[in-house]
Amino acid sequence: MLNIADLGQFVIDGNEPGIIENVNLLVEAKADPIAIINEGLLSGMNVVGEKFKAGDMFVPEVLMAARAMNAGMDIVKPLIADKDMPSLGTIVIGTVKGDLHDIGKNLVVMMLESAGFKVIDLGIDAKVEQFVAAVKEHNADIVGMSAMLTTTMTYMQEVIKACQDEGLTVQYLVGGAPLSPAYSEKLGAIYAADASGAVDTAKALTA
Ligand code: B1M
Repeated sequence: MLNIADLGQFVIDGNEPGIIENVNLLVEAKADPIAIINEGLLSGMNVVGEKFKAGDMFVPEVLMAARAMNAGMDIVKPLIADKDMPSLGTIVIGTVKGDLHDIGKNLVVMMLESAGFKVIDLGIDAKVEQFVAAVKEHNADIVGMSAMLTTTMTYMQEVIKACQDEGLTVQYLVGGAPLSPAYSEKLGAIYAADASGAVDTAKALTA
């Protein structure tokens, strides 16, 4: 029988069948589901985040790791009451209106979820009304916006203005290839260059 801590390596290796088999064995052996998440799945994903940041892992490997981790999560999540799920905060995220690029945003979502955030993913082509409604419904701490086109990144300003007009007290996290720290600062948002940076920034914003 595998130790919970050994699950991390299966995540790092992106070994989805290995995760499914061993998480099921641990569950049958009555291991604590929260420990499976924190000490097994998430600790493996934390290593992935560090390796990605250091350039020792690349996007396809990170996606495989995240898929393996999610397969484990799918097994243990139903065993845990919502209130017991660790959560660092709630983030409403989307690729903004007019923009259909979602590979990078999905990576950011997976890394945020792996880190322990509750993420409400609005998908692509996300409009002001969707952001505002989701922030209200989920009492979000952060609005995350992704844009890959110079023509769509300007829409972020409209989302921020609408949230401010509604009196919503949220922080803004933005990213995507055409953005820069300077542009993001002008928006009143914090810029993250990649998925690991998004996690670090989100943690700092909710600390
Ligand atoms: Co398009 N595309 N594309 N495209 N596409 C780019 C972005 C482009 C730079 C290509 C080029 O011309 N060299 C260019 C934009 C030019 C510009 O505006 N400056 C472009 C264009 C022009 C277009 C179309 C207009 C092409 C056309 O139809 N004439 C069209 C637009 C469609 C639309 O959105 N309305 C279009 C369409 C597409 C596809 C549908 C074919 C496909 C998208 C598929 C999909 O996403 N499901 C596509 C792709 C794949 C690309 C490139 C090749 C790759 C983007 C990508 O996925 N990168 C891209 C060129 C390039 O970037 N090399 C290009 C990998 C991904 C992991 O990185 O998305 O940067 P990235 O995400 C990173 C960071 O940016 C950051 O973290 C991520 C992970 O590390 N990040 C965040 C992202 N969001 C974040 C949010 C955060 C924090 C960090 O906080 C919330």
